[in-house]
Amino acid sequence: MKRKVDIIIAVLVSAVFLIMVGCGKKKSEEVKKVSEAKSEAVTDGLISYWTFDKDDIVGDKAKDVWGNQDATMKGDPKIVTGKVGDALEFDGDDYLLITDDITAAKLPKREMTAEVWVYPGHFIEWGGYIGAAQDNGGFEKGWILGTNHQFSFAVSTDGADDGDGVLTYLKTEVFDPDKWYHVVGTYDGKKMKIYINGKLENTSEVQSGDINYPKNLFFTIGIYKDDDEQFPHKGIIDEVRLYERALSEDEVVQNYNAK
Ligand SMILES: [Ca+2]
Ligand SMILES: [Ca+2]
Ligand SMILES: [Ca+2]
Repeated sequence: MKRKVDIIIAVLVSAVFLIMVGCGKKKSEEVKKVSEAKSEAVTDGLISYWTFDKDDIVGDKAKDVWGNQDATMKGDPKIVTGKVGDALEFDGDDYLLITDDITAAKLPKREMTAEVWVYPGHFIEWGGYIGAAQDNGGFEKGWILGTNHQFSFAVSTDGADDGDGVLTYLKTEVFDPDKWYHVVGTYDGKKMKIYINGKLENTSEVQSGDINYPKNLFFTIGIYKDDDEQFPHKGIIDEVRLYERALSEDEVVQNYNAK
């Protein structure tokens, strides 16, 4: 009897061990798959990542391959050859709506990084690559990475609040619009930075503290959109990432070099 019990215990222990090994293997395979297929970009603090690769476009959804914020395509953005795999080309009336419900949106609270690859085509006055903002007269809240006749990254925070919010539009020099650019805006709770192709272009310390969000907003890609304005992007956007922390300069360079 003792021997029989020993055998049963041995079998059970082996089974548990095999199940554990099996689960561990599955998990590491999943992680490996994400890191291999989706580049060597930084994942610490990553909230969402939209690749715009054709396998990640399902129906009218551009899949968030990291988080759970799939974006709904409005209009008819085209899948074209991108900087990394495929990208989406916007013809001037297309954009992606992630959500217009701020309570459902997963947004950075204090620190942040917004990152895109873009083939601008041109630089409009109020352009948005990715954003969640309202700028209506003196009411200026949220953040937006886009254009302001050149590349621009705008953030509104509690530290600079004048009662109904203040957005600082941090701009770069004017670049040739007919090239690909890696555009990154970071904010660490006290300093805004904008990088083009891994190089720091401008900084501001006007803003400080938590990001100052409005109660209602449009969390979008490929458009500057708020309650009283709508300026869709015309050009190509690829590899959009949003983080809940400010990437360091080395990390921005790492993402710039990620394939
Ligand atoms: Ca892509
Ligand atoms: Ca507005
Ligand atoms: Ca204001």
